[in-house]
Amino acid sequence: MSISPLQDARAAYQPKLPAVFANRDGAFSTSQGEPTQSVADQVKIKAKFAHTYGLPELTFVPGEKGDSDVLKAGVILSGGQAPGGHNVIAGLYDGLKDLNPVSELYGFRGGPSGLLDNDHVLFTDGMIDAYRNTGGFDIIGSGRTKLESEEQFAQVAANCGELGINAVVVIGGDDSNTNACLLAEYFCREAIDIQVIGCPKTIDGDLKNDHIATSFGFDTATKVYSELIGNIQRDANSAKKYWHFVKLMGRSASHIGLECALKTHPNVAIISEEIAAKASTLQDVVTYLADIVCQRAAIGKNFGVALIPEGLIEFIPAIKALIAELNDLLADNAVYFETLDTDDDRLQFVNSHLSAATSQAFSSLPMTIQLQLMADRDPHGNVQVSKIETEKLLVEMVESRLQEWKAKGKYTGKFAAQTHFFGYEGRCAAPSNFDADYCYGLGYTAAALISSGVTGYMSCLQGLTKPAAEWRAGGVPLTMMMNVERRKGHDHPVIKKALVETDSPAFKEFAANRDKWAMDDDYQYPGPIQYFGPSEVCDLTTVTLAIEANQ
Ligand code: FBP
Repeated sequence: MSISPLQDARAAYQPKLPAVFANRDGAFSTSQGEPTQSVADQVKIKAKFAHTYGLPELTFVPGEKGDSDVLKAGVILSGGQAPGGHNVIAGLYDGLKDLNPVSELYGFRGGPSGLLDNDHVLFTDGMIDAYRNTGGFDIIGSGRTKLESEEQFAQVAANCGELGINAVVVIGGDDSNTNACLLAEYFCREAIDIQVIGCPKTIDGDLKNDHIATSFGFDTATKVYSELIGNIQRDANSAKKYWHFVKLMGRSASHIGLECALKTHPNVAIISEEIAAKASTLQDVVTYLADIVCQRAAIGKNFGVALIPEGLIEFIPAIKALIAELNDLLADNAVYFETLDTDDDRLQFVNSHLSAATSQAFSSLPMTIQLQLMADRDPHGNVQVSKIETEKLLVEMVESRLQEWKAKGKYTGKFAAQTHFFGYEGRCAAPSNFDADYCYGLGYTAAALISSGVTGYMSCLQGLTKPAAEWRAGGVPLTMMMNVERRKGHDHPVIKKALVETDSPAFKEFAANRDKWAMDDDYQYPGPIQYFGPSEVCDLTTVTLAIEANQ
């Protein structure tokens, strides 16, 4: 592997730990809170998780240094890449070794499937050192295999048993941590002595709640996207001839779009959750965009930048209903659907099975989008929204709206558009100082949870806008974050996805400024992530976290 000069210098960065772990001497104990409840659907969730429901929250506090047993843990990276995953593993490894130098950490390759296939590697100092403070998940790879059946759990138990592993750490998003909880529950029920600990990962920022302030990777990814958006804004403002429609990753929630808007002040940023709250139609969204294009043209500005969240179309009520019906239809007829050879056959099958209302929404979409909506689901049964070209759909629709207005004399400008999709550009970036520290701390805390003997918890750090030394480390019961949602046509207990709330302080800040940003070119150019230099530049958290901390 060749090493860039930055990577070489960055390898020496020592992530900061919360004070309770700073001496690395195992001198801590846990303080227990009250028994907890799930965020909703308590009866159903308690029934499903009889052994792991209601556990107390845990906080690490200074304590007596004790002799730790030899700990043997396994770790997987699950789902989409997010900056900082390697530091979670490094923090976990260091934490286990600090507690007992003979402890061992196994990495299972390729995500959850590695646990099933027993495809593992025993980490050494050299391997971990080579990946400290780097982006990506390539140390062991990731995958989206769903770990959910009893047969799979039994296989995991057998494989861990063979290696003598007594704890599994799942680094993943809401779905992967839901499955981590199912695994923890299974081990408890079957009296299998293996703990399960989760770590909150996803660039989407939608694994957050009253206890988990943010998922790791969100900070770095939004910094990368905001750098690119800032550069595009500067180009738009220099050439003054293009409208740039930028789709931003984030499967469902618009946290990434909101954070990037707060960092860069674009002319337009659509927030899916607001579209849903207002029950807007696709035509409403097009009118809103075309209106701003038209108003700017009237003052001689035939250029601008619009941010479009990846999940937008799922939040437009008519299309949401369509997708829900399509999900059920495709899940119920998966085998037959597989046998259909041509796009025409698939379209005909779908058209003949949709209800009248959803069929109308389906046929109002261009055929390219119809085909993208029918494409393979991910293993969790979700539409793969990153494959739907919403930015192109909107450009096409805005253009034809402007032509109508031109014919009526309402619009006299020129509309030339460029489209972009920023997603993969940010998922494997070298973690910012924040993510480097946060991830290392999450891993270290996971090791502390293992040594405390608990299971069914998510590693948690709080007080994140303060210096890392002041962060509080602890564990949040996974069942506490659950509610019941519909997946693949059935109700399932899952960790609740956090969407942007339109009464949140971050959204209100955006809403208070967006009209000004639409017309004035108040662009902000954040520039690239800085790893070396003044703390006020290098140690910035997200704007969202900063606003939430001040509320
Ligand atoms: P996770 O939820 O697994 O963290 O993945 C997030 C994400 O980056 C989404 O923003 C995006 O929709 C999706 O992964 C794309 O995944 P893939 O590259 O596997 O299609």
